[in-house]
Amino acid sequence: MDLSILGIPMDLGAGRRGVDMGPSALRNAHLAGTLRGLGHTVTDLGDVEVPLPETVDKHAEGGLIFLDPIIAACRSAAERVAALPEGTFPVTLGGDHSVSMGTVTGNALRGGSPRRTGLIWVDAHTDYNTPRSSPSGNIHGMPVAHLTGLGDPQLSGLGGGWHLQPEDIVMIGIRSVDAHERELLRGAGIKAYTMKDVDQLGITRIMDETLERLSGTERLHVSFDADALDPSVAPGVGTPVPGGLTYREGHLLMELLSESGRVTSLDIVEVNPVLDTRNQTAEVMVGMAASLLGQRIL
Ligand code: HAR
Ligand code: MN
Ligand code: MN
Ligand code: MN
Repeated sequence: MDLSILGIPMDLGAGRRGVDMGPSALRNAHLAGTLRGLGHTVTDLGDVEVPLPETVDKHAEGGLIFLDPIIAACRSAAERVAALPEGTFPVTLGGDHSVSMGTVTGNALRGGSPRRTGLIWVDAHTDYNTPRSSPSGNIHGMPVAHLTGLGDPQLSGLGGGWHLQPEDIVMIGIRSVDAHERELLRGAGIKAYTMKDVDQLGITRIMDETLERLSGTERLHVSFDADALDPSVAPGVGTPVPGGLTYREGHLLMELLSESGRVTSLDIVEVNPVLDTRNQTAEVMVGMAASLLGQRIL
């Protein structure tokens, strides 16, 4: 396959500094070389330009911290991704999870007109806050709500009127949801597998159900937040939550998606090298990408 790597070194949406270094850490963990070793043609497109928090105004418009520069960065990311040839598989590197408003939009619009796109959101968090429900004002807790058309009109308008359908979204690994966010999710039509579901059903059954549920979508995007993994596996994240996916559960999830042959794009987000130990989290996430892109044990 032709793979294109694009970094979005942004930490404006997170409460803690450092995820802007995620793209560097992932490159340093041999992302491109690992994927080439699997037989892919890999082009690194470099990074989208994102301002440093120290150079922009932090004032929160309507409870949204760093709104204007985040809109600009997400718009750039969406344009870069949307301009890629249809046969290309984009691997986009965060950055905090607000980058996915840009990457998912760009992937859905690639090829000129919007395609029905499924979203697999692997995360400890549902990231379904709106500006009103958010307890923090941090935009990385809000990307899914905006992708479905809720919240701030500029952020939800990145796709020029295109939105994800809630029934085309599946979340896996969930174990931290805010009170008002939970109320919004109830009845939204999004399928969310919590860690309790992972414990009870196992990853195999969850991935069977997920692929069945998303069988009508033309494109399938995986957005993998490193904090979905247990903090013992992925310590370099800004908002660690105990009780996450094991190393093998993460790999099995990606291996089963790989076998399905249905995934068309991937985000790796929320890797924070400042909080990491010897780049362990970036290395683990490169391994997850490799499992999605064809690496097999035998
Ligand atoms: N729910 C919290 C908030 O909205 C924190 C969620 C954001 N953390 C992430 N995203 N890493 O998945 O502020
Ligand atoms: Mn997230
Ligand atoms: Mn998260
Ligand atoms: Mn809209």
